[in-house]
Amino acid sequence: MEELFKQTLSKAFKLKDQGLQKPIPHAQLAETFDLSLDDKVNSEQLAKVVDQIFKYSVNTQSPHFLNQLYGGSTQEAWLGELLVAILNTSMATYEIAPLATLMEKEIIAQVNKQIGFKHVEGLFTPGGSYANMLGIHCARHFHLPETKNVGLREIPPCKIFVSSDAHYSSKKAMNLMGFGEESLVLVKTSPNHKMDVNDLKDKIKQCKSEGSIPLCVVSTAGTTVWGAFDPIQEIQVVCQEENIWHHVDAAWGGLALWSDNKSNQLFEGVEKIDSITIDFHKLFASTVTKGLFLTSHKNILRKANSGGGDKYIFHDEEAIDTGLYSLQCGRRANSLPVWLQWKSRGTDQFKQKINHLEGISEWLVNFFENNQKDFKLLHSPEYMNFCFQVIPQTSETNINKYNRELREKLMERGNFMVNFAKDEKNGTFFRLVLNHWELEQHGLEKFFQELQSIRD
Ligand code: ABU
Repeated sequence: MEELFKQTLSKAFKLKDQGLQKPIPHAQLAETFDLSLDDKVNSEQLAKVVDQIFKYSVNTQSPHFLNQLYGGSTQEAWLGELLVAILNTSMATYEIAPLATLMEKEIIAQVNKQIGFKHVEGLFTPGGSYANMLGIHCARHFHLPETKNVGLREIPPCKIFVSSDAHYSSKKAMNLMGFGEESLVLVKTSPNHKMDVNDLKDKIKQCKSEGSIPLCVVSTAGTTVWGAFDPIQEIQVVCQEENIWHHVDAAWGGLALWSDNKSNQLFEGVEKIDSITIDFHKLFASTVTKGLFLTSHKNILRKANSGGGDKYIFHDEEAIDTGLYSLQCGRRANSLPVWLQWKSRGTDQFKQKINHLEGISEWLVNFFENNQKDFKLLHSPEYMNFCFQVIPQTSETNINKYNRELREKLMERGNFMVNFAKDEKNGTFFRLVLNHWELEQHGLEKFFQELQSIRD
C-alpha cells in the first residue's frame, strides 16, 4: 500500500502539466471502467484501478481547466487533506478535534482582518450554498427567535431579496427553511449585472405593504456568470434603515478582499454587514468544498443552531465545542488544509495571486478590445469572469448554435475546458473564468488560438 501511495502522489505532482480528459458518454464509461463491486481486486490490480481513475477523471489541476469557479488546488492543501483522512475526526467537540478547532478560530480571525467586523464568529461549512443558507437562517433567528421552537405557523410571510443574477442557493434555502421558493424576491439588475438598489427599495416597500416581513437581503460579491459585485455599501444603507439582515455571498469574489487594486473597493461597507460567505475551494486554491460562514453577531450561531446532544456529547457548557454552533453533528476538519496552506505560504499568497490574476484580467480586456472582429465581449468585466461570443464568419449562421458547437469541438480536443451560459438577452455564450493560480497569459493566448483554429 505504501508503494501505491508513492505512485499515486508521483502521478498527482505531474497533473498540472498534463492535458484534460476528452468527454466520454456515461454509457461508454460504464462499459470501459469495471464498476462492478461483485468481485474484489488484488493489490496489483488495485494499482491499475487507480491508473484508470486518473485516466477517466477530469484533470482540474491543469491551469487550462477553466470550466468552474474552482480549479487547481495547492499541494499544501492536498497534504492537509491527507492528514484529515488519516486523523479521521469530527469537529463536534474540542476534545476530539483540539487543533482543528483552534485553527478554525485563527482562520476566522485572520479573514476578519480584511473584513473588519467588530466581533466575529463563524464556521467552515460543506460549501457556499450551505453558508448562504446559514446566513438566511441566522437572519430568521435574529428577527424571529421564537420560530426555533414553534416554527413558521404564527408569523406573516417572510421575504428574502436577491438580485436576479444571484446564485440559486438562496432559492434552495427558501424551500428547505419552509418559507417557500415564492418568498424569494428577485431584484432587477443594472446593465452591468449589479443589484438595482432603487428596485430593491421598491420591492421592500411592496413587501411591507402586503404585510410580509422583509427578513434578509443576500447581496452577491462575484456572481457566478458575470462576476458582478452588488453595491454592498448602498445596500447596507437600505438594510440599516429598514432593519433587514444583510448577508453577502462572496463565495467567488472573496479573494478580492486581499487585492491592492480596484477590486478591493468592491467590498466597501463590508465591515457593517451581518454575515458573509467565502469559499476557500474557489479562488483561494484549497480543495473542494470549503465554504466559510462569518457573522458579526455574537452568539447568533449558537442561539440559532444549538439543540440536543448535552446528554452524551457536549459535556461542558463552557467548552469551545463548535458542534454547539453548527447544524451538523459530524463536521469535517476543513480548517486543517486551509490552515496548513496559509501557514506555509503566508498571507501574502492571497495578495500575490489576486494581483497576478488582475494583471491577466487587464490583458484580457485589451485582447477583446483588439479582436472585436472575432469576439464579442458581452459586459465590462470587473472581476475574473469573461462572457463572450465568437462571431461567425457569415451573418446567416445562428450565433448560439455556432458557439455551442465550438465549445463541443473544444472539449473534443481535450486541451481546454471552458463553460458556457445562456440568457434571454444574449443567447448562448462562453463563460471564461480566471480560476487558477498558475494560469498565465500565454495559456490564454493558446486558448484563443485554439478557438480560432477550430472555427477555420
Ligand atoms: N457554487 C457555484 C459554482 C458554480 C461554478 O462552478 O460555475
